[in-house]
Amino acid sequence: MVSSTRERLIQYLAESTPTYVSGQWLSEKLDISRTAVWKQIKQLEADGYVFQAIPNKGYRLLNMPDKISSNTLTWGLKTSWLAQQLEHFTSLDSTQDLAKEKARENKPHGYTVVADHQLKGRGRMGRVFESNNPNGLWFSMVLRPNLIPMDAPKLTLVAAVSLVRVIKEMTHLEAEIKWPNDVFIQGKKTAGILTEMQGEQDRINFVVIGIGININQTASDFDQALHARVTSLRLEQNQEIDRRQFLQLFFEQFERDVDHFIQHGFADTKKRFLSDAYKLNQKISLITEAEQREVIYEGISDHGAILIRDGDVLTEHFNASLNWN
Ligand code: BT5
Repeated sequence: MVSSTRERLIQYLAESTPTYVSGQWLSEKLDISRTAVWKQIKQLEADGYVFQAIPNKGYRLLNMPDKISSNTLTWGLKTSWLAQQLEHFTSLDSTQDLAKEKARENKPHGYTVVADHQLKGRGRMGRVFESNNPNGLWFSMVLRPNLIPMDAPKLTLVAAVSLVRVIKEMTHLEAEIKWPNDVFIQGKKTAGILTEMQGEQDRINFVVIGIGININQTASDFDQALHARVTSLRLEQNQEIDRRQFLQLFFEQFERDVDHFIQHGFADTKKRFLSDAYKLNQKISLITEAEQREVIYEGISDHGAILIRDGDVLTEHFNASLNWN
């Protein structure tokens, strides 16, 4: 992707922090006059960037605006592999589709796509995921983990426990995980996770994990048909959230949790999952085409499958598309 002069200017300044960069150096690098550099800096200040300018030393970036861009998201991001390569788009059909395409073109472990608007955001089994709204966060991450394909679905649970931890860190809300891929607050869906894998029988080529989180939407932002079943962090806590900060914290948390899972196995993820599981040990309805059955949700197995008790019979269900409520 060809970056604009403005994007390159931000990038040079961001990479140099905390050192000053001279106007002369920037003008040579960007091939524009020093006055043009100064004008660009003034424009960036008007957009919320904060600089310190010292005569004979140059400029130093002190802060970036809340606004999301590839520069603002990678600046100050404390990860070693996740989202260090990141592309941001104002509008896309689906971050998931682009990330998969890029994964096939060999983008590395951790490569991430973020969009403000998705025109064809999707959930599992071709369901529509409402995400044509810049108040949420919509992104997909390419992972190339050293795992066997059978373990890939556990990454959905890892993402869910990371997400819940960040929500609890940034708000006072009681977020819960509805097995396997939803985050609920007060019984309403706030986020969804979509994990897709490409691999062979004994080897993962790549996994793409797509996440949609309702952050700052108000009630009128949601389609009428969803109103009763969905919510946003802002609706629940009556306060806006800094999307950039949320996403950076999530990247840092998820990187730690993925590395821990790969190195030490599933036990800690399972423990965290169970302490935040929606409707654990309660009666739930299993919905199949043929019937609706009342069963007890007893937990998850070491394989990440849901454990369901029907009378005396305890069964382990692996199918993530199991429909229940
Ligand atoms: C999911 O599917 O919840 C996975 C959603 C993954 C979305 C991300 S956004 C970035 C990346 N790019 C994509 O194109 N997708 C991923 P599922 O469990 O099948 O749930 C879908 C159901 O959630 C729908 O049928 C609606 O009932 C509900 N839903 C739709 N939009 C929603 C929203 N914004 N918030 C909460 N629930 C929603």
